[in-house]
Amino acid sequence: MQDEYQENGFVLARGFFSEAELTEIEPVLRVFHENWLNDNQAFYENGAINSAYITHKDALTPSRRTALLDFIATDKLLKLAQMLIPNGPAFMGTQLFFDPKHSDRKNYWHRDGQYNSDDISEQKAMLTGGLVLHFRVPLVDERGIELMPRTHFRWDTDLEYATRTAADGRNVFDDLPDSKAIPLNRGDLLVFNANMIHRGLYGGNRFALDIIFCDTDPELLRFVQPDCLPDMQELNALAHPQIFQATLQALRS
Ligand SMILES: O=C(O)CCC(=O)C(=O)O
Repeated sequence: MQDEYQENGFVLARGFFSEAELTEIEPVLRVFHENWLNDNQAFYENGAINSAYITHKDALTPSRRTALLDFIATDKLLKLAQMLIPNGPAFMGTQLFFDPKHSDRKNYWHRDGQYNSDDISEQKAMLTGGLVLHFRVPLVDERGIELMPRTHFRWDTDLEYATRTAADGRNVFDDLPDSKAIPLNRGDLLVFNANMIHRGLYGGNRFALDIIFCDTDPELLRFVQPDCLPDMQELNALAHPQIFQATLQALRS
């Protein structure tokens, strides 16, 4: 798995989660999403395809929050994260991905890091900087995500750069050669580097939880919302609290 990740920038584990594990968290995510839709109608109308801060203490009842924290802090996720993130892993956050309200809404190629800086030299530096990985947990069978393999360590071709920046007559949603579309099924886990070039594939009423883990690097973790982390009591109740402890320690440093 480690070699596969190093080579391509992503790794797919089919059937990683049991039905019992998913049954614990799906109702939690559905309730969160209903509330989010009520509170963000204009944003949803205008094309939103994701929400965030699912573990925020004001977003869930204590028992629902515990169910989600337990899911994140399982032994098997921790072991995989430890294998793939040697300088971590620390918990960075959560997101939920769903379809846009209007089905004609186009997707967009991007590297997550491009939203932190427009500067090309800074974007290039991110290829060798702190590691951030999405752990995608689809709750329904869906079209998945399309990735440009190996772009976690190589810079864009001219065509890729023009596409993700909508330059030279290209649109952000135009197809790119040599991409890899990865349809996902309930139970699968897809891990991919946040900084590789990727786009979501909408449709099928997708509903996927992304858990984001990263290097234990205070620079990467400075935007973590403390209210999204477990408090002492919640931390002590977790079977494997390390991933949250790493974040808390980095925030204190
Ligand atoms: O699934 C999507 O819509 C895109 C995913 C994405 O952009 C991300 O996880 O950073």
